Amino acid sequence: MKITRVEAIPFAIPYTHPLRFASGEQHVAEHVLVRVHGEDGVVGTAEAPPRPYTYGETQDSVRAVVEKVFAPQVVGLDLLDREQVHARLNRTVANPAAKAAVDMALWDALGQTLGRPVTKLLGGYTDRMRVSHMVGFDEPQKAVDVVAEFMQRYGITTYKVKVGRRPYRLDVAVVRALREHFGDTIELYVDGNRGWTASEAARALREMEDLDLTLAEELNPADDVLGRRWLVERTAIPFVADESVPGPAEVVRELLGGSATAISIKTARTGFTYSQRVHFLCESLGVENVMGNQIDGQVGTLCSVTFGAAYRGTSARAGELSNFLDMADDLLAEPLQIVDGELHVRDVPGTGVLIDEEKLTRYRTDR
Ligand code: MUC
Ligand code: MG
Repeated sequence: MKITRVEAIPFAIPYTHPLRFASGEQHVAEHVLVRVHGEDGVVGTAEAPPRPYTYGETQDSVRAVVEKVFAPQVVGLDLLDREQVHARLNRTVANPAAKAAVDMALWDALGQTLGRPVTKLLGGYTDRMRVSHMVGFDEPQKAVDVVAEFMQRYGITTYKVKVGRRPYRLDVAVVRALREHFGDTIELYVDGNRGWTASEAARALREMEDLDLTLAEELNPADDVLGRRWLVERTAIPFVADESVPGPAEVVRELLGGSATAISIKTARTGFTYSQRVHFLCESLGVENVMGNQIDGQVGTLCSVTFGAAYRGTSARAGELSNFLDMADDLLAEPLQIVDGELHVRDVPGTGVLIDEEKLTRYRTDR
């Protein structure tokens, strides 16, 4: 059960078209595959998607901190020494995606060692989640075309629309076009990635009042403390904190400060261990969660559904589990399938991440 080695393998897979949003854009998935090796040949695997514009991590920084700092700290510990593992990882501040990937690879190794699915070890509530697809910046008609295609091919009926452009009416027009075209056959919500001011966001929300939005996420920066509280106070729908809550302490701060009324959980950011803490905290406070997407590949998405399906509170809403569909290829030996708008967990020991080694050889960038 001892950890014998930790690897960090950089890889790059292009997107078929770039995903654009207020804080950045994604053309190539330059992620890091983290592998935790245990005694008896067990290998746990997870994916770190660095997002420099949000958390300051890069592919190189994730690789360096995992190999040079975290690996020496955890090699030799038992897979069950989880509090000790986190005490050591937390000697380094920040680096959320790097820490999350180490954490999830450890859970995968633990599940394989115990012969049980990680989703059951976590909570075992259900075996699937409804899927929400994230629609990037686009013209109204193009957004309508994307949604029509994803409804038809995958049966997805929940969509998160990226907003936060200037003038804000560009985005209002997209959301209105979607509602007018699809009527009440789809659920719609918006994510501003801090792109608007509080007053722009308030005006945009007022103009979208008749569009039945179910959530509004990070419309303006949480660092504009009073502006954010002012906006949240005036917003009738749950206001989701995402990048402003990288961990449990920020969740408490933002909720108690009145800067959010719902919380996005991203396993790419808080792994399984800290996602669990965030979820339990929210459950105790009576605050809703949505499973978010750090524009994960298939490995990360499988981890996300593994966690989301484990609890009633995280599987109640559709989870953002589909943007890997915008990638030209991926690493899983058995690709994920979204059918009738749902994604299933894998009923195998661990998380079920099994890598196609030929593809990893093709896409890794360290050789
Ligand atoms: C989101 O919900 O904000 C964009 C960047 C990132 O880290 O996550 C995405 C989606
Ligand atoms: Mg977000």
